[in-house]
Amino acid sequence: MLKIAIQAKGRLNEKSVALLTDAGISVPGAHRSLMAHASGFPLDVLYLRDDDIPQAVSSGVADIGIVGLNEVEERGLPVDIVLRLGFGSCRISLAIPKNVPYEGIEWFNGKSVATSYPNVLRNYFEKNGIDASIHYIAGSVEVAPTVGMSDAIFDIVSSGGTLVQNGLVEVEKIFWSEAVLIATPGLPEDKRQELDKLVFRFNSIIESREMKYVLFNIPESAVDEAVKIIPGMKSPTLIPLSDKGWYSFQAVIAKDDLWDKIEKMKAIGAQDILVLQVENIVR
Ligand code: PRT
Ligand code: ZN
Repeated sequence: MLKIAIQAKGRLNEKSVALLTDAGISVPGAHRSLMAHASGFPLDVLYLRDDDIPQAVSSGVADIGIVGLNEVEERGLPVDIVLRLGFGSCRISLAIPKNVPYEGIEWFNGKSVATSYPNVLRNYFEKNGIDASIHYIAGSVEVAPTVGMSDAIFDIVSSGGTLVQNGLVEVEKIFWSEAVLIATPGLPEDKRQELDKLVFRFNSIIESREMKYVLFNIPESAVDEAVKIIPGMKSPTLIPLSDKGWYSFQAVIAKDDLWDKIEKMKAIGAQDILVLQVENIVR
């Protein structure tokens, strides 16, 4: 049976549990114990701190895990990155006090930088020929310059609000991250097959989260134009209305295109537009 490690609590816990739930696998969301049995799929769930997930998976304590790519990169342990999961997006960036002039990466020569990601930062500085000192801090990295612990920080940025609150400005974006599904390299065949089934379900959910289903009524004269604007998966579904000369037009479209396409449809005469959530796409 596969064993998956997920974050016990924190930013990735809820979304990891939601992904499993959407895949028809129910797991206790709150970690009352270290390990739990899932139902709906042969799976044991191990609740860990995110920092410990790469090692648990690399060593085979867990077969697979859901963790930020930033943690995988920082640990540098051998694991297979199986799938990008489309949540927990962030970047790790260098930031400095906002009133300090900055003209480029050379600014960091001779400076001290506080971070929870010393390995990622060391690699970056080495690649760019920068000689700076790196101070490891486990948490609250953003206060380090204010309290005089460092000249700059290298930390996770998402909206950028935390930097602004602490009078810092992001000067170099170094590493882009999101939650990923990782696996122990060289899983035995039976576990590999179980993993393939899980990946099939996850892929269907990840894809469907990017899509919407639209339905609207459109005059027959505008149908050809509408098909050009929204081609659907194979092609849109057209159902004649009892009102002659009108069709119900139905198709899947990418979430990012939704409003642009709706405006175009309205412009060619679409009416009564409905937008629905897509739960799964199985191709
Ligand atoms: O207890 P445990 O060790 O498991 O958790 P943790 O406290 O180490 O990690 P947690 O739960 O904070 O984050 C887990 C993972 O979420 C990270 O490893 C990232 O992959 C991902 N992630 C996504 C983030 C953020 N967005 C994020 N914004 N992790 C942290 N932050 C923090 C950041 O450190 C900074 O303090 O949020 C602040 C910045 O956010 P903005 O929006 O103000 O820019
Ligand atoms: Zn952590």
